[in-house]
Amino acid sequence: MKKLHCFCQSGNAYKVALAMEFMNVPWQPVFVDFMNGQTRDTAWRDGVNPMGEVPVMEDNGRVITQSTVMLRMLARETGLFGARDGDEDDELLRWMLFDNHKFTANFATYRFMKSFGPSAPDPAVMKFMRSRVDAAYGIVNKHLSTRAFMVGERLTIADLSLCGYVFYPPEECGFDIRETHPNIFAWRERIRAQPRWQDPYDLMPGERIAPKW
Ligand SMILES: N[C@@H](CCC(=O)N[C@@H](CS)C(=O)NCC(=O)O)C(=O)O
Repeated sequence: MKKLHCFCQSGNAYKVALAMEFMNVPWQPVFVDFMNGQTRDTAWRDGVNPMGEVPVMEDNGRVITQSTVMLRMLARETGLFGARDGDEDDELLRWMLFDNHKFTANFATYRFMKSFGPSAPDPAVMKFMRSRVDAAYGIVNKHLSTRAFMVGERLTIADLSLCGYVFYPPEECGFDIRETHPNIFAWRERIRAQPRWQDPYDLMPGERIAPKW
């Protein structure tokens, strides 16, 4: 059975956990104590992921990192939520790259600094990060103004990648997308309506932590 190294605050792990639920792929969580520094430990990096990141998947003796690689692999294995041809494959990858370097990356950093960082965040840094989130979210919000899902009018791994952080509560994220990005909010509700949807805090292990700042 596939194992996913994860923790409940990790939207990057949630992308893969949710995909496995939607695809009906059996999996087991392996809790990573990220909030207490486990991924910065040399032993963890040497033994699990030299990139120092969660999620990590173990599958038949293989160790796979990067949620995009896992999502593409799962789509290939199950024949679900993946590309129907080469052009669509390029289109899915294009949005997943945008997700990884802008949409998720800036939002996740903003949320971490706002709610879970070791000290109160610097307002100037937060202002800059907020402008980066707004820019990336604005692009996706506009894209979703004329379609129900990111690519090809059906749920795909591009949606599963981009949705990693949008289900976390506004008080934790510092953004209320219902107010600020209504098309993203409506898309999120379409994903939430899928039969096997689960909240990240129910799907993955770990303690819920109240926002610190
Ligand atoms: N592109 C990676 C991003 C993974 C990532 O940034 N994970 C966070 C936890 S949610 C992490 O491990 N961060 C550690 C760090 O940035 O050093 C993926 O999609 O798997």
